[in-house]
Amino acid sequence: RYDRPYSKDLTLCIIHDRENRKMLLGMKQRGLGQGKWNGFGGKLEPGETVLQAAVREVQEECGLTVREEELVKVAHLTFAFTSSPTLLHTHVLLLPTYSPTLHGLPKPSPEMVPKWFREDEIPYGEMWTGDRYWWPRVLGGEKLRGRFLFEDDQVGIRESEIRVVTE
Ligand code: 6OG
Repeated sequence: RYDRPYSKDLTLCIIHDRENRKMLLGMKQRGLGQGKWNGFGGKLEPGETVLQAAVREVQEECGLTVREEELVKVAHLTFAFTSSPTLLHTHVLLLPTYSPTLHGLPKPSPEMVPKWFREDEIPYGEMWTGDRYWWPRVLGGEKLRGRFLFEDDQVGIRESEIRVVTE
């Protein structure tokens, strides 16, 4: 059910201000996930590593400057849609300790309008349907491998599977 002729590698970066118990989300302005809150990321460019792409996308989408060494790989999530030929391999990275002096202040871009949310007020109702299953676990420090089969309406989930990994 997850065999597809094409696949794409994507990044998704979670900016966490652990000390103040806040997370930065962006309201997607266009493309896949438009109208939803999400972390920051996008497709890898040719020749780029996951970490290079993550650093670039965070800068482009919300203006923060993060370093590769600060990012923690926390999940590898595979997203499929019932009748799409493309699997989305999404590499989820966490910046655990945001600081305005180190990383700068978030600013809106054509892709994303950023906003801080308290950890206990994550807007799951306005995010991808799968997020409520893995986001809290990633914030709780677990490393995950998961896959999700979405209906073509991008809301319903036909099946999902999440497991904890050590690497
Ligand atoms: P661009 O097409 O803008 O990259 N993405 C998803 N994020 C979540 N939380 N759930 C999903 O379930 C997702 N599918 C894709 C990966 C798309 C961005 O959206 C993320 C990228 O950061 C299906 O280049």
